[in-house]
Amino acid sequence: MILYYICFFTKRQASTMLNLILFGPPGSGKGTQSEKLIRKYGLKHLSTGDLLRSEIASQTVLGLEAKKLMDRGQLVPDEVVIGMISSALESNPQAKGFLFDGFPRTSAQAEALDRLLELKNTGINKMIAMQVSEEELVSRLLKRGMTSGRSDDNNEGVIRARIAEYHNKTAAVADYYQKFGKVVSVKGEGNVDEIFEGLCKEIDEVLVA
Ligand code: B4P
Repeated sequence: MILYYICFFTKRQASTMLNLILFGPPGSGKGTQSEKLIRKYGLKHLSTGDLLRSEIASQTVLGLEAKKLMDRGQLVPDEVVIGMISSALESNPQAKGFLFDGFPRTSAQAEALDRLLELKNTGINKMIAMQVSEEELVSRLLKRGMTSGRSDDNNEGVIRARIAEYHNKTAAVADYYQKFGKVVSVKGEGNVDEIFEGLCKEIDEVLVA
């Protein structure tokens, strides 16, 4: 009987989690908006880009291998990023929800994420796709490259390769979630605070549903 109540309570707690994917091409403002969203909604921010850059900074074997691909504008292998997300989910059992930023970036990653969340009796509530034109993306990333020290931001050829990877491998991830009616689009150009308001409107709809 006690076990029944523990299972029931854990399941109920998990089903009240808020799990969101902030989606969009490189430079669409995912990192920028994530900082504001996690403060407002108290979510745990999981950015695979940040996790990979932290591995690079620590000069781990994983980081050194990932850097070679990132410097060419290519995606890191699925098993590497899925492993990182799996550990991050395990390390945050008390989180009231997760904001996934830059993940999933392939259909295989999306399927793996669904399986990992199912193990926690939860799932993705919504994917919010940020819409930004290609020329605006290139201009933002080149501008960031002047100060960020990120080697994938200071070369237009690499930036365009990242955008091509997005079209070839990542855009299809939206189709995956579209099948479940979970995708909404938000304008990602203009003032940061106005874009934030558009995102909050979509998230608040999940909370009242
Ligand atoms: P990420 O770290 O995810 O980097 P990103 O796509 O460039 O987006 P980011 O979030 O940093 O930029 P933002 O749009 O906020 O990935 C880097 C690399 O890691 C990938 O290329 C890949 O190699 C690897 N990787 C990561 N995840 C992976 C995965 N799941 N699978 C495989 N490989 C993976 O902002 C960009 C700039 O725009 C900023 O300077 C910002 O100030 C500016 N900006 C934001 N909003 C603006 C606005 N409204 N107006 C004007 N400028 C704005």
